[in-house]
Amino acid sequence: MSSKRPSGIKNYDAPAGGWGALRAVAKALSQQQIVAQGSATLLKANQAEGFDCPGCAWPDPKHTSSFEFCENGAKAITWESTAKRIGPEFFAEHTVSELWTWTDHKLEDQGRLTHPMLYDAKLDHYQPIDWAEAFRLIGEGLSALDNPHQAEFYTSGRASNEAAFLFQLFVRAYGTNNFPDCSNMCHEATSVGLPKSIGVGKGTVLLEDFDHCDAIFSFGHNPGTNHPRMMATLHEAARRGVPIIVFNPLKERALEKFASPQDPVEMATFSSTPIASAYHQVKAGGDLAALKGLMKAVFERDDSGRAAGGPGVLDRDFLTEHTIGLEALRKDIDATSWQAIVLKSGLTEEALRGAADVYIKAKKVIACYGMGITQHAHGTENVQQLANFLLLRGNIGREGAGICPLRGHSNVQGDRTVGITEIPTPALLDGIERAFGFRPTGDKGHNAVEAVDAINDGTSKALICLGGNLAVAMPDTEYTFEAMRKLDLSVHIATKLNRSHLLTGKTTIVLPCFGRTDLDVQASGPQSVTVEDSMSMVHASRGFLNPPGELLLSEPAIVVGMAKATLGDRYGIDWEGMLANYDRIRDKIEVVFPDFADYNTRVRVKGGFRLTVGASNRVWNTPSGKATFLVARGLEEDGAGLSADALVLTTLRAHDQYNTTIYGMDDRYRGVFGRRDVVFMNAEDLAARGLADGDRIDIRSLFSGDDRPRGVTGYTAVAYDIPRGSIAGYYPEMNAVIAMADHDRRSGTPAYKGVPVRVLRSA
Ligand SMILES: Nc1nc2c(c(=O)[nH]1)N[C@H]1C(S)=C(S)[C@@H](COP(=O)(O)OP(=O)(O)OC[C@H]3O[C@@H](n4cnc5c(=O)[nH]c(N)nc54)[C@H](O)[C@@H]3O)O[C@H]1N2
Ligand SMILES: Nc1nc2c(c(=O)[nH]1)N[C@H]1C(S)=C(S)[C@@H](COP(=O)(O)OP(=O)(O)OC[C@H]3O[C@@H](n4cnc5c(=O)[nH]c(N)nc54)[C@H](O)[C@@H]3O)O[C@H]1N2
Ligand SMILES: [Mo]
Repeated sequence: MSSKRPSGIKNYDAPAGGWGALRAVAKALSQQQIVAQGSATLLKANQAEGFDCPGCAWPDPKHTSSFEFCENGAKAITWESTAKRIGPEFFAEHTVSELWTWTDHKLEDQGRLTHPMLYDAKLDHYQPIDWAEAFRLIGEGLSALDNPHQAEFYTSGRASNEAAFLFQLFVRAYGTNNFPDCSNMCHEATSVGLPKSIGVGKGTVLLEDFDHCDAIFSFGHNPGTNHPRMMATLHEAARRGVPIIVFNPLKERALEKFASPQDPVEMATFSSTPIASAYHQVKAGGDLAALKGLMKAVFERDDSGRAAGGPGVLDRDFLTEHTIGLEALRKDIDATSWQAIVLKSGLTEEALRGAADVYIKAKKVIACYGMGITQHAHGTENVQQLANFLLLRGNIGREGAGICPLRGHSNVQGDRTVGITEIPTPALLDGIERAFGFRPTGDKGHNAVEAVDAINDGTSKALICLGGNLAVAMPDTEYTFEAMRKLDLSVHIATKLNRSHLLTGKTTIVLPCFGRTDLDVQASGPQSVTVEDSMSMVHASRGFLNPPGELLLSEPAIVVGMAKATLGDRYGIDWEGMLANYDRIRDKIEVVFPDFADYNTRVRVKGGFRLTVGASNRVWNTPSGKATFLVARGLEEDGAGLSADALVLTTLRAHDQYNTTIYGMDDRYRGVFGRRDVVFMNAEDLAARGLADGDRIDIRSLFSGDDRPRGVTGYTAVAYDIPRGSIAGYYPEMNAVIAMADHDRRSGTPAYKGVPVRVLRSA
C-alpha cells in the first residue's frame, strides 16, 4: 500500500484499549460538559449495588467491587447525562426542515429533550404542549382507527422490564400484537433459530464459564467496540493460554491485541496481550460455508480415528442420550464439497482443519457470536449450524462450554422475556388472563419489516415508539422515510432528538423521558427498574442524577398516560397503582411469567437472579425433548445469479457510535479519523476496477427482487485488509443500499451484513 493515504486515514498499529481508551473517556466527559459530575457518574456504573450501564448487555462480574473500566460504556453514560438541553426555545429557533439538514450527530448532540412537543405543519415547528393534551391526542388518534391492527408499537432495547411490560399490556388491552422491535433487526435469528435447536432462544453460558473453558470460538462480533467489558474476559482467557479462534472478515484490532486499562503493568509498560490465537478472515456471508467446513473436518477426524480403532472424536454418549437428527446433518455435510466450502468461505481447507483440531482438542468450548452471524438472509441457519457444531462434542449444557450470543441493547433480551413479541404463545395469553382477567388476541402481529411495509402500503396508520430511531435503523432508507411521512399519528418517547422525529406525519408528538441515569421518583418514593443481560441474569438498576427538567416523565408514567387516555378503565387495570410503586408491576410480571417467582425478593439480592435456561442444564424444550441437529440449505444458493463483478457489502459500527447515535467521527481502531464517508475494500478488488486507495466511488444495490434503484454516491474507497469480494461501510449510512425485502425469511432479520452490490467510480 502506498504511504500517501486518503485524508483522515491512518495505519493504526497500537493495541486496542490502553491509554487511547482513557484519553477517549476524558474527551467524552469534557465534550458533554459534565467534567465535574461526570466522573462520579462513571464510578457508579455497573456496580453490584445496582446501576446497569446502558452501553451493552454483557453481564457484570459478581466479584468486581470497583468500577469496571469501559470506554464505550463511559461514552453511553456521558452522552445521556450531558448538561446540554433542548426545550421550546430551541424548537422555536429551528424549523423541522432546517433540522433535517443537520447530521445525525448534530441532532442528538443538542442535548436532552425537556418538553412534550407537537409538530405544527403550518409553521414547520415543534411547539410545546402539556402532557394531558399529548395523551388526549394519542388516545383520540388510536381510537379513531378502524381496528387496532392499524397501529404499530415499536420497542428499542433500552426500555426496562417494567416499561416494556406495561407497554405490551397497554397494547394487548388495546387489541393488537403489532410489536416491531429492535430485536427484529438484531438477534431475531437467535430467538427463532435456537429454540428449534436447543429449546431456548437465549445463550446457555454464564460469565463463570469463561473461567473454565479451554477454547473460545468467536464469530462476527467486535467486542473492543461493542462489548468492551467482554475484553476483560477475553484478556484473562488469552493469558490463561486458552486458544481464541476468530472468524471475521476484518482484522478487528481488539481481537488481535488488547492492553487492559485494568492491568497496571500493561498500562505502565505500554505492552499488550495477543487475543486471537488464529484469525480467519472469512468472506462476508461466508460463515455457513465455514461452519460446514469445520463440521466436515470433525467428521473426517472422527472417521479416521475410528478406522484406526480409536473411539473417534464425537461425544457419542451425549449424542445418543441428548440429540436427534445427526444422520441428516452428516448426509448434508458429506454432500458438501471442500471445493464449495473453500470458494464460499474464502478460507483454505487447511485453515478450517486447523480450527477444527483446536475444537477437537478442547474439552470445553464456548462459541460467541454477534451481528456477523445473524444479519444475513440465512441468519437463522447460521445460528443453527453453530449450535450443531457445539453439539457434536457435547459442548452445550455443561460447565465451561456453551453458546454465547452477544446481545445488543442493555435490555433487549428482557423486553422479549416480558412480552414484547408479535407472536404471543398460549402461555403468554394465559398469563395475562391470569393476572388481569382478560384474554388478549392471539392474532400474529407485525415484526419490524412487516410494520414498515404496512405503514408504507397504508394498512397501518399509527406508530408509537418506545425509544429508538426506527426509520434510520431500518434498511431501505428512502422507502422507510416515505412510509413514515404517510402516518396519521406518530409518537416518539425519547431522551434525545433524532431523525425519526423529523419524519412528520399528520399528528407527530415527541415525549421526553428519563434515561437510565435519572432518578425516578414516584408516589411511593424512588424506584428501581430491572433488566436482563445476555446471560439471562436479572438485576436492578436505579438512576442517581436529577432528571434534566421538571417536565420529563419516566417511561412507565408515559405508557400509563397513553393507556388511560386510550382505554379508560377497560378491564379495570390498576394503572395508577402499578405506577406508584414498581414492585406492583413486578408482582404482575411474576403472575404472567412464573419464572420470575419472588421477583421483588430475588432482585434485591446482590447480583440479582438468573432466569431458567433449560439448555444450560441439558433440559431441551423442543418437541422431541432432545437437542436437534438441523440441516441448512446448500452453499450453491449463495450469490446465485449475481454477475461476476458483484461484491458483498457488510455494514459496521464505528468505535464512536451507539447504533444510530453518532458520538463522533472517528473509528480509531480501524484508523479512520474525522469522517465516516469511507468504504473498506481489498486492494485487488480496487485494482480490478481500475480504482485506487482514496478514489471516489458510488455503490449500487444488485438486489433483483424489485425495480427500485438503491445506492449511495461519493464515498471514498479505502484499501483495507478485507477478503476479496467483501467490502464494508458504516451503519446507518449504508442502509440506503439495502432492500427491505432482503431479509431472513425465517426471522425477518434484515440482511445488513450481506448486501449484493456493484462499485463504480463516481461520475
Ligand atoms: N459502543 C457500542 N456498543 C454497542 C453498540 C454500538 O453501536 N456501539 N450496539 C449494540 C447493539 S444494538 C448490538 S446488536 C451489538 C452489536 O455488536 P457486534 O455484533 O459486534 O456489531 P457490528 O459492528 O455490527 O459488527 C460485528 C462484527 O461482524 C463482522 N462481520 C461483518 N460481516 C460478517 C460476516 O458475514 N461474517 C462474520 N463472521 N463477521 C462479519 C464485522 O467485521 C464486525 O467486526 O453491540 C451493542 N453494543
Ligand atoms: N445497516 C445496519 N443497520 C442496522 C444494524 C446494522 O448492523 N447495520 N443494526 C441493527 C440493530 S442490531 C439494532 S439493535 C437497531 C437499533 O435500532 P434502535 O434501537 O431503534 O436505535 P438506537 O440508535 O439505539 O436509538 C437511539 C435513540 O434512542 C433514544 N433513547 C436513548 N436512550 C433512551 C431511553 O432510555 N429511553 C427512550 N425512550 N429512548 C432512548 C434516543 O432518542 C436515541 O436517539 O439498528 C439496526 N440497524
Ligand atoms: Mo442490536
